[in-house]
Amino acid sequence: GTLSKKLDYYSQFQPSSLSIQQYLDFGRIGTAATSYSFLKNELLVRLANIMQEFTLLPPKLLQMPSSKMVSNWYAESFEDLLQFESSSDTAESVAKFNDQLSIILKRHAHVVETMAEGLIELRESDGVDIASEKGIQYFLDRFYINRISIRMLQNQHLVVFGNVLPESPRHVGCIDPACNVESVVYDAFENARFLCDRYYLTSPSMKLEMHNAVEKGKPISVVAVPSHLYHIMFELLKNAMRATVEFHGVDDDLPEIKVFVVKGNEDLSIKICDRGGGVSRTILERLYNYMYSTAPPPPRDGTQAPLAGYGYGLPLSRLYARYFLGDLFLVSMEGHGTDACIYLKAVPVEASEVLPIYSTSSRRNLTMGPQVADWSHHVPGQGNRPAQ
Ligand code: W6P
Repeated sequence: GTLSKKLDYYSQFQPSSLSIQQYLDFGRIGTAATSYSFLKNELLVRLANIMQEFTLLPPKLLQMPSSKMVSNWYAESFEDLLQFESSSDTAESVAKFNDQLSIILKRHAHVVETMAEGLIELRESDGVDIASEKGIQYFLDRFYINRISIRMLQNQHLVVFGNVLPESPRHVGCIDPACNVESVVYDAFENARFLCDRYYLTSPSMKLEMHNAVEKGKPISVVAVPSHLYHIMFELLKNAMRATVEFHGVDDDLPEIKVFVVKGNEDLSIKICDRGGGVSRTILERLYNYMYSTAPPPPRDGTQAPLAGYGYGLPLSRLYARYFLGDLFLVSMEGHGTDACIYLKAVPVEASEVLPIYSTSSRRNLTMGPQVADWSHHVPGQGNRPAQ
């Protein structure tokens, strides 16, 4: 139908990656009309690119009711935006467009939980082979970073040119040009500690060291999306607290969580060190895995939810870091503790969006069957098999 023709058309274009600096400039000197003209096209391109990949998911997953719901939301939003394809940038179109964006933001509010239910349904129905699992991991990383980017574009437009209020007068949309890293870290720590105290009746303290290597002795501020940094810090601190309390027991003295923040010329680096006993490399790898992390659903019977259920917190935090060319790593020593390292670009022109592009290579990554091993090593329980 027309929808699939339009999808084919818009998925041929590569999404335009914007830097934090471009978001800032546009928020300061742009107009509602130019923002509207850019967005109505760019949103269709970003939606079409990810909707094409969606169709390459394992058929078993696509048949699950929750996956169908999510896919329908994307189709509805794509159609909603097609209305504006050839309309000019009058104040009336812009106003109608803004209302439409609010509707779309709301429609997609629970995409992450709904996709997670799809994975649970899939696992309960028959289990997943390794190849499908790899395809799902590859897809979800791209799907969620695409979602982060689309929500960023929409929010930015609505705060700057619509009637959504900014967090402070300093903010340009959801970007803080002088984000105080220390206060975001304390904020995340206080909220994580509140949950930890409520669940375990105890919590480790934090020792925070700040080092500004660029402007010596000055407080550290960066151009950043504070809500993204908060999300990452809250998640990592919850995990560090849980590991600390569970490893040492609620009656013992707890070793403090050490946090280092360093601003260099290129990177803002943050390291969170816990002495929570660490994890083996086998388990460490699983922490980023959507399929493994889709634990039995949290209790809905009024019993207390655990502090950190290793839900999607970690893989999503890594995507928030990577979105503007940062990254997140975990280094663990089993028997001792874990270091979580976050890197963010300190220079706003360098911090540009990382966006998935629909292409032959993404198609191959999603549809590739199981590969023959090209490294030999012993797999317990499988014995030695003749070469294929
Ligand atoms: C752990 C496991 C983990 C994940 C993320 C951050 C900190 C920690 N500590 O033991």
